[in-house]
Parts: sequence; C-alpha cells; structure tokens
Amino acid sequence: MQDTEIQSGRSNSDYDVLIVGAGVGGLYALHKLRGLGYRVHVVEAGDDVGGTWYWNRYPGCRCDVDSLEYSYSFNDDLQQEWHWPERYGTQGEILKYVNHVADRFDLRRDIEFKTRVTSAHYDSASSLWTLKTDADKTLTAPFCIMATGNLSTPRTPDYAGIETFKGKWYHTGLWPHEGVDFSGQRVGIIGTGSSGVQSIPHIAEAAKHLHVFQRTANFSLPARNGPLDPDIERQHKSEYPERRRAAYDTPFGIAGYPPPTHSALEVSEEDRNRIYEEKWTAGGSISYLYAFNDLLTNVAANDTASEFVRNKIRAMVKDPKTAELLCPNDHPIGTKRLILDTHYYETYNRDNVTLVDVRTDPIDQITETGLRTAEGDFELDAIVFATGFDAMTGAMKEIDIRADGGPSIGDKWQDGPRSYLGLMVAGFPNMFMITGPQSPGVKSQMILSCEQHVDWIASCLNNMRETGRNRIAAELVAEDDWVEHNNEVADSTLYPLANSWYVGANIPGKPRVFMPYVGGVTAYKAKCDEVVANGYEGFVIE
Ligand code: N01
Repeated sequence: MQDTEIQSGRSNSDYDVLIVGAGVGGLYALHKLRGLGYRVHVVEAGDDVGGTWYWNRYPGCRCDVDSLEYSYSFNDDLQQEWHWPERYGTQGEILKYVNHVADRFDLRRDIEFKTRVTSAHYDSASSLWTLKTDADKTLTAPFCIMATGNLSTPRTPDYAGIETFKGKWYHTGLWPHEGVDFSGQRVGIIGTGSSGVQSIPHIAEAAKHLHVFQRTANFSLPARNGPLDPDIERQHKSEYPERRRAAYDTPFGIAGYPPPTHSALEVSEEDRNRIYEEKWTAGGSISYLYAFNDLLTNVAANDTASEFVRNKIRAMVKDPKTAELLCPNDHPIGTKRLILDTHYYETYNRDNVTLVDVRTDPIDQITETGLRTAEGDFELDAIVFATGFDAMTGAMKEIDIRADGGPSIGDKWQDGPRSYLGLMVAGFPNMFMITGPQSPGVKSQMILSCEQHVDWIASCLNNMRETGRNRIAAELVAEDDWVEHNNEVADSTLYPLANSWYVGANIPGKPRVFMPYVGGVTAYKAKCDEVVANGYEGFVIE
C-alpha cells in the first residue's frame, strides 16, 4: 500500500480522486490535491493540456482579460517569473504558459491524454465512482471532479447538405493544429460572437474574399492591445499579493477598477459621453461597463452606453447600410459577452469583405459549392463556423453521469441545470464541479474562479479525511434555494433580456434558464465561506 493510500485510508479504489479535464481548472486541481497527499488521476480528451486554449486555435484568438490578471495566483514564483509579452495573451502564448505550468509542477505524469470519459457511475454500496473511457478502460475513486469546461462542446448548425460541400469547413473551437491557409480562397464565416469577431480581421487579410454571415450584431469594443509596458508589469508584480486578494472583492474577480458610484442618468450628456470616450480609448470591457453603476440594471442608463458604441460603429464603417447592420439593437450592451476586438469594424471597409444579413435571409442549406439563402447562392472554397458552444451544460450532459442507477445528469437537467453553488448537484454524491452552472465562473476572471473552487473542494476533502467521513452530498432543498436565488439575482439585472448562450438561446430546443451566477464574485465567495463556517450548511456529510 502506498503512503498516500495510508493517509487517505482508501485501498479499494484505483485513485482517491478522478478529474475529468486538463484545462486550467483540472490542472490546478491535480496540483493542489496531489500536494495534499491524494492519489489523483486526470482524464483528458485532447492530446495535451490547456482545455479551451488547446482547442480554440483560430486566427486572432486571444484572451479578453489582461494577461497579468488572467493567470494562476497559487505560486508566487510562477507569477513573478512568467513574462507576458502583450496586454492580452494570444491563444499561443496562453497555451505556452499552461504547458510551462504542467512542466514546472510535473503534472503530465498523472494525466491520461487522448481519452474521453463516456460514463461516470456512483455506487453507494462501495462508495465509489466508476468512470469508463472510450478506450474501454475502467477507473475508480471515491471522489470525482468534473473540470469539463463551460465552452468546450462546439456546436455546428444542423444545415442540410454539409456532407456535399466540396470545399473545407472548420469550427473555430476545433481549429486544425497546423493552421489554415486561406490565401486566394473565397471564404464564408457564419457567426459574429467573440470567435467570429476575433477571427474575421485575420481571415479577411488572407482570403481572396470573405463573406460574413451575420444573424445578430454584437457589441464589440477596441481591446487596445499592445506590448506590455515594462513599468506596468513591474508595478503590478510588486503588488501581486494585494491585487490577487483585492480581486475577490470585485464583482468580476478583476482588481484595479474602482467601482462606479454614479448612475449614467445623473450626469449631463456631455459628461457622460466624455466618460464613455475615456473608457473607449483605454480599451477593455470591465472599464467600459464600470463607467456607471447602473449599466447592467437600468435600460435607460444602458441605452446611453449602447448608443455611444453604435455611434462609434457608424463613424468607423464607411458604408452606412453595412454600418447600420453592424449596430446591435436587440440587446442592452454587456448582457451578451462584451467582445474586445482589434480592427473588427474597420475590416468592413475592405473591398474583399461583404456582410450578409442572415436574420432576414436565413441560410437554407450548404451546397456542393458553398451555401444557399432564399436570395441566392454564395460560391465558397471554405466555410468557418464561429457558431459557438452548447455552453455550461453540454460537456457534462455528453457523459452518462448517474448515481446508484438513478436518473442521469442529462435527465436531471432537462429543464435547465440545477446545482448547489455550482459545486455539487443533489443526487450525485462525491462529485464536484469546477465553475459549474450557478457559479460566477464565466462571468468572472476564469482562473480566479477555478482556483477558488479547487481550494474549496480541497479543504472540504481534507475536512472529511480529518473527521473520518467519506461521503458528501448537496441537499435538495439547499440546491432549490440556491437556484431560486440565482434566478432572482439574474432577474434584478438586464442579463435575461439578451438571447445569449448564458440562457442557452444559441442552441435550438435548449431550455431558457439563466445559468451563471451574476451576484458577483465577492458575494459568491462570502456565501461559500459562510457555508463552511456553518459546518458545510446545505451539504450532508457522512
Ligand atoms: O460563440 P457565440 P463564440 N445561423 O455563441 C451565430 C468565449 N470566448 O464562440 O447571436 C447563423 O458567442 C450566433 O448568432 P446568434 C466568450 O465567453 C472568449 O463566438 O445566436 N448564425 C452568434 O453570432 C464567448 O462569449 C474569447 O443569432 C448562427 C455566433 O454564431 C463564448 O466563448 C474568444 C447560427 C455564436 O456566437 C462563445 O463565443 C472566443 C445559425 N444557425 C470565445 N448559429 C475571448 O476570450 C449560431 N450562430 C476573447
């Protein structure tokens, strides 16, 4: 028997903890729990680490949170020594960083790559989770952590004729590792969310002609990316511990933005526009949404911020008809993920770019030579689907997860996800989620939220180990209360007004439920800490 088995007191299982996914959350969970003496094993579908940053390799892909923030805080040497070349990390730079973390902490030896978990079943009699993989392997452990990601199940619309297309097609979330050379090609891109908006300027540079098929216009702000100023880097690093702590006292888990104190409707139009202009010039989405304290709660206030951006679009795009089509008018700014771009709107001034409105003239089918709308055929050599993901629930629902032969997680969530704190689901003992639905995850600095969840789970497991208990389950009533609270908080904001992936609107047939917790990181962390202080209130530990 190994030392760790003696410590954990378990020898009837392959491992103490099984983790599904080797993205930023899964990797930190492995590092943290292994350091506490648990026997940990990670199963990952990709052939290397990185999760989102492993799969999304489309041209122009980069983070929309400043690099100095979007990084691990758990090791001070790591955060001091790593140098970010630009204000916002490119996909390649972030993947390099994640690989560095995997090497530095020797994580790969406990990760099984190129393996997909197909089922996860809990058996109360043996107190074990049994995971089956697509390699026909069986793995057991008393605890299981789903680090499966929120935007990890790419979705392509169900168009007839895709199999007849003679050109090549790609999804931004499953981009070929070797890259794609579009030079001389007629390219069509479907989708104008973050992935579309980031890739369009790059594809336009390479392609002979680019048709952008837009169903809904989105708000995008200039990122103002550039080389990271050495003085800013030095200063930020000298303040890292305080900044990391301060991040937990903010709604989005990002420090350095003083909270707004005024309503947008309290100031004169001139002052308001001056403030928006300053934020627009500085770049970044938090800065803009923090211009006033009611932009996400008051339609009239929000409209001033929305109209400011619409006017910027009108000024940047030369053709007035194209400009008007690019102006979002179906949702308040910030209620869909606010995009950061580099030269997105200016791209429509190029001669080789055409915007097509597929809201009024929807795509009918893919043909051998391109795609067809009621208005006519578009001849294309390549099609890019920037059509998003089955967000927040897709990855877990693809695994047959159940306890004691009961309903699967897919059955439990058929009317929308239900969880207690986004950490556990009632009826699924000893299974934790990292940044699950009804936690702030996607509405926060994701790495901070992953670290907060992993630290909470680790301390919970330690508590159980120290007190000789081996089973934890969320109480149904606590889950119901949390879901209700989640909905109340969302309903007090403007978020539900948008047809976003936050409510599953991008997936036909998906129940409309607001999935992330938007009460802010501060309130959420305080609740998680309070639950622990009250003896894991809302959980049954046996
Ligand atoms: O996906 P999306 P994404 N016909 O769902 C359109 C994160 N992310 O991959 O709005 C025509 O936002 C759809 O139209 P509509 C970030 O959190 C971050 O771009 O449903 N169009 C929409 O325009 C982001 O929010 C970063 O009407 C169809 C687009 O496809 C999230 O990932 C970068 C269609 C999908 O947009 C998802 O972003 C990239 C159809 N049948 C992603 N079906 C950064 O950090 C869908 N669409 C910067």
